[in-house]
Amino acid sequence: MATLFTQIVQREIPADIVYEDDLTLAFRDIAPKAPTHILVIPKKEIVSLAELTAEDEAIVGRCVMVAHKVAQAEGLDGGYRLVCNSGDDGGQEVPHLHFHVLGGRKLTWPPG
Ligand code: D5M
Repeated sequence: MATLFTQIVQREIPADIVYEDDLTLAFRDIAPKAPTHILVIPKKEIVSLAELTAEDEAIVGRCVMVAHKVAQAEGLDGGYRLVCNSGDDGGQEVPHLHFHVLGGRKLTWPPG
């Protein structure tokens, strides 16, 4: 069974896609926590950071580069936050690796 996010990659579920390349997809979060809230995902089904293998290094690197590219495209010149929740304690709900790009307001620290 494809993950929810793979279904978005395959256009089986609609999403507001803002960027795509051979390894990644970026789309707006359905429940935004900031004025800009975009998810960057690898097209490959990787459950979380805990499941990464050495061969995924280039994919993760690409995700981080895309996150910055998306932040620039969104005009987040004052800064932004890149978040990756991993596992239950990390608050991960969707079991397909994803990076949250959050910005457009002053973010507080620490997160809850
Ligand atoms: O974050 C999972 C995130 O995924 C959460 O912020 C909502 C978002 N989400 C869930 N379903 C969708 C769809 N269909 N489109 C866009 N965004 C979605 P986590 O880090 O796993 O807690």
